[in-house]
Amino acid sequence: MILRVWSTICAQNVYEFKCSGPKACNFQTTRLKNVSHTQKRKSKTTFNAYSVANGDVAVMKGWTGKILRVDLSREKSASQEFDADFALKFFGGRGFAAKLLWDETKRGVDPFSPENLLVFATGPLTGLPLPSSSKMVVAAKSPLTGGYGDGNLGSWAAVNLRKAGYDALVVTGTSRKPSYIAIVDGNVRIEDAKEYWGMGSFETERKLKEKHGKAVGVLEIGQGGENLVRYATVVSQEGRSGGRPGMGAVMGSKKLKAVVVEGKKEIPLADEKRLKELGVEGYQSVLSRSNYKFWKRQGTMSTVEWCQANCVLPTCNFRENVFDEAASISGEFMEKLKVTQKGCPNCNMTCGNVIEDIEGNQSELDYENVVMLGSNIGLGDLKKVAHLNRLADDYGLDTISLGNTIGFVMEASEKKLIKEKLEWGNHDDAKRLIEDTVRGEGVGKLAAKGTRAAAEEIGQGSSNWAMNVKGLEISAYDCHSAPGMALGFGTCSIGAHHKDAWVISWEISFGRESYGPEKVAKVLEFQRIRGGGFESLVTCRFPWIELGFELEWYPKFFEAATGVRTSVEEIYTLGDRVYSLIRAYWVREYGSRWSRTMDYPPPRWFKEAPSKGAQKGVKLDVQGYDRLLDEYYVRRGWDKNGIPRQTTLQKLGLADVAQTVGKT
Ligand code: PTT
Ligand code: SF4
Repeated sequence: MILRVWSTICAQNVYEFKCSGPKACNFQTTRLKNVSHTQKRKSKTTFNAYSVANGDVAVMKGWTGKILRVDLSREKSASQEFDADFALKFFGGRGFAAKLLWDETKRGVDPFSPENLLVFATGPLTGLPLPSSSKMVVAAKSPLTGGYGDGNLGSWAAVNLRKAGYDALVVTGTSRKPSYIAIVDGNVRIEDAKEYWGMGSFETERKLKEKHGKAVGVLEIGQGGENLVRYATVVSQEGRSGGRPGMGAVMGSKKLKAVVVEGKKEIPLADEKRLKELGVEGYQSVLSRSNYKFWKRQGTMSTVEWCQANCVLPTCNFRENVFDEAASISGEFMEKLKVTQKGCPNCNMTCGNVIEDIEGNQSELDYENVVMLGSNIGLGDLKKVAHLNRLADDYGLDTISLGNTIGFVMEASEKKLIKEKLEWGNHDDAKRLIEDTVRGEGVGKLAAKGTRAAAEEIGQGSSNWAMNVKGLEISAYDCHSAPGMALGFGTCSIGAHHKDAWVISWEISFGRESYGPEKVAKVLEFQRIRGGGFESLVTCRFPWIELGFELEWYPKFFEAATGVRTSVEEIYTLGDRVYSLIRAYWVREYGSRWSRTMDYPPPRWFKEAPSKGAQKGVKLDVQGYDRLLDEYYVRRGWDKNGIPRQTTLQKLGLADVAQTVGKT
């Protein structure tokens, strides 16, 4: 249904939509079906009370208001318009993706079936001339975890999607042959991708740009996605990679090699002049930060030294948390090898540090990549690590899950649980395993499934050191002696990722030993702003978390773009809504298999202490962790098993979800 004018009278929670008429659309959602030409609706919910700047009525701006739907099975596309209620409740990105997956995937859908949705969603700040604003969320039901999965990458494709007139692209169905979606010259076409199938991500993007011109944005998969490696990612611009829980594999299952987007339109803005002023001020403010210069030199890489100093550096499959060769994979060492710097569009913080690998090829390094393919597999040679990292980018494999899986296989080999011989720190062994993983050969067949499934297959207690939560491998922070960060991993919306609650830096300065409620409060605060706010406004969180760019900028950006006034507090509420919706999705998918143990970190952190460093002998305390979890559930309004209560869902404006999931 087309929304032309909307108004919000917050005091009574009355929403008025004036629509231009019913729309013929193949992709009906509940919302579309329910809206009539002019509809007044009383809402009893208490979700964010938005007020519209400059009066009660505003033309909807900031969003393009359209989702592009492509059904690969039927070879059809359609543009679907969404309404203000959807936009204001979910903003964009993760919020949109979670709602679409909830509404449109049937319980128990096979992630590799045509019925799974592959969502590429931007937000109201994406593509605008604002600091670090070229991000997009890619989401689907995950083949690695069986729950909600997403990732966030910066790309011209995100900017161009908005400038092509869409806030999101939703792909359903499965193509009969390899294909790619081309959104060019004002048309949407499904093109033959036979000549690109089997190519790595770098070559695919280069060839597609040769064909469609340099200005297009391209999202593609490598051979990892084609061959359904369960942690295959979507890649762009030779080094932007997103969708850790196998979004690239979902793309491969749909035989979709790439998406090519050209964008030439203006993004509709409520107050263009104000937005431009804020953009100039914002970029200047980023530049003026005291740690800006150091950030440009090292980006995330300085975290190696910090983690080593604080005994949280994953080493040999998280067995230890200090690495003897840390200095040779550190940020300082990287600076000596650095040849150039790369980054996402619209960003003046460009944080991708590029060095040459052992074969003389360029490889873009980040902290996570270097540690998971370095210390976590016992490898202390940065050029060799860079080589493995480049392979991961080209094949389109998530470096975090890959590094965990290599570490797991090396440990299984050491313990003689598998017949293959792989040694800690052996680059050739790691490289061979990566290639076997992509081809699905030998032990690579096991590795392609991730650590949870691999441990289930080889048994013999290996689940104790299969380092994942809900099937998603842990990112690069050891938590033997960091209970707050362990809770962040345990309760993260997609499985063990640091992206939502990276509390470890705060935790170590606050007091790592504590299992007190302040840890829960910090995890919640971060999940709300990082997991909800940044993922749904869809903008990079680095200006804020790394340089101290104040959160108060974002409501101002939002208002200039959309004309809708909001606040940091309301963005927190959005985060709560998105988190409870995603939790409901997990519970719906797992059914009777769901229990609070799904929110536990891996047993290794409780059972085996590291043998060296200042935190030698320290491990997590089970009772302490349970106390944290209880407190977390209470504060979230979830029951003792981590299932959202009906009252919580209703309060968050998710009454429809409460009917399916939710204990009173
Ligand atoms: C992200 C995860 C991370 S988090 C890293 S390094 W990091 C790894 N990067 C990989 C890579 O590179 N190649 C590869 N083949 N696999 C990789 N897996 C890992 O993926 C990324 C930056 C980074 S670098 C981080 S923290 C921040 N993440 C953000 C986020 O999640 N949300 C947000 N609003 N802003 C963010 N800003 C920062 O973006 P996933 P990118 Mg990535 C080469 O995708 O699935 O979210 O996992 O997108 O454009 O490369 O930027 O120390
Ligand atoms: Fe991309 Fe880094 Fe800039 Fe964020 S800070 S937008 S990850 S280049």
